[in-house]
Amino acid sequence: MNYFDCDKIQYEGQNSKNPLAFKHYNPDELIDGKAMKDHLRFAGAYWHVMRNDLSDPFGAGTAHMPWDDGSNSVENALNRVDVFFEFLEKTGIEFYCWHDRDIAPELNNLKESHAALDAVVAKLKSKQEETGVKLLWGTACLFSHPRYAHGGATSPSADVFAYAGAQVKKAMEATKELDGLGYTFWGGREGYSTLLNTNMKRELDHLAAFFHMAVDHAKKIGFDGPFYIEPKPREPSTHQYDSDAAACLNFLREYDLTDHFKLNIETNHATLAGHTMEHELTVSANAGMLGSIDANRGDTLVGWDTDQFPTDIHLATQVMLVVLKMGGLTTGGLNFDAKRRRESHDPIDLIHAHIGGMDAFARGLKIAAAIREDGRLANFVDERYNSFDNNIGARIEAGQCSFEDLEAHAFANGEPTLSSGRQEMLENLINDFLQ
Ligand code: XLS
Ligand code: NI
Ligand code: NI
Repeated sequence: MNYFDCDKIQYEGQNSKNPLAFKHYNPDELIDGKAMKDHLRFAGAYWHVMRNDLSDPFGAGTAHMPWDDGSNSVENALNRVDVFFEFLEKTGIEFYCWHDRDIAPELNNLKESHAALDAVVAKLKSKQEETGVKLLWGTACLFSHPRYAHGGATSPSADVFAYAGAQVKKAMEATKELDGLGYTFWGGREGYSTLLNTNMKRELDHLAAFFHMAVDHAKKIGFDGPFYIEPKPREPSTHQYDSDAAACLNFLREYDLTDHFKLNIETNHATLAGHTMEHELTVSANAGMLGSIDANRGDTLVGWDTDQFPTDIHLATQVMLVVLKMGGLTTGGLNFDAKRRRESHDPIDLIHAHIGGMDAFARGLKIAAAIREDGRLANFVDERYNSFDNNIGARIEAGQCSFEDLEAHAFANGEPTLSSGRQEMLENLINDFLQ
């Protein structure tokens, strides 16, 4: 099959002028003793690569998809699998992610939809075996169909809640069948638009009950990968229950779910929440809960989830600094939850787009490793806190101080002297590595 007009993309090095080559991503090159591909664990998003026709709220899709007959048939879905694997083979991407409804059609009733999913999963399984590609995570789409207008697990209708549970049960089983490494919950409709009609407490209790059922079902079917929650503050709901990493962690702790869940952090969702990506990653990593990453970027001029390809080297460096610091991704990876602009309508644009994201992250990885090796940044931060290394500071950290002790110290010590935070110097230091 040859829908993408290129051979397998090769690493040609920085001086190459070939747009269909990697300039930095050299899969087997060792960085800190580990192959680049094992640090980065890139994944292709089935929904963007195969199903995103590049429509927007103002106009129809523009993408050329010569393989797609436009029907909602199982046959069309099976054909797409071959095209997707051609794409993975050519880009050298070794993981992928899906929603149940991306890979297989929703048909007249749940039983038929389940059967359609089974048919496509069987084909995906044989393609995985043939190529060695792995499923990074699966998920159920609980947001597109009109039945989920009020939410899935937070719908005021118990019938919808049950339907959502049946769909997730099946999607988990499909993930298990494909040896998926994780399973994601993004709560697209799990939120509300007005409190006038919403019992927030009841909805959150229901969401927790839903997740506990997922945990129980995972045990039943022997699925041992983590569940991920993917925070996003708004769009489509006005108020999303999973609005940012801190809100998700609080929810998981409140409902005793932290043993089974981690977070999947997406760049554009972080910025929509009014945070930087590195903030969201650090909040998650500090809690030991950073599981996986949806790699994309937003547009500083546009206030919604533009899901652009992550070509910003500074941003990729910040991401990889956090990932390296926490010792690397284990079950997770860097999933390109990113779409082309609607003007980029050719199949080959999918290849260009992923080359750009992969090269940017390869550079981010190399730069982050160099910054860590250099040590000045980490040393600066360590020294900034060195008053906590001994004396009163060490006793505070050891939980040995009372307010009386602090008062005695403050009386004896007088007015504290402060050191500069040197933000500009540190920004310059990072820039020195970004050549
Ligand atoms: C949407 C989300 C979605 C999840 C999977 O904004 O990013 O694509 O990653 O449901
Ligand atoms: Ni995402
Ligand atoms: Ni998104």
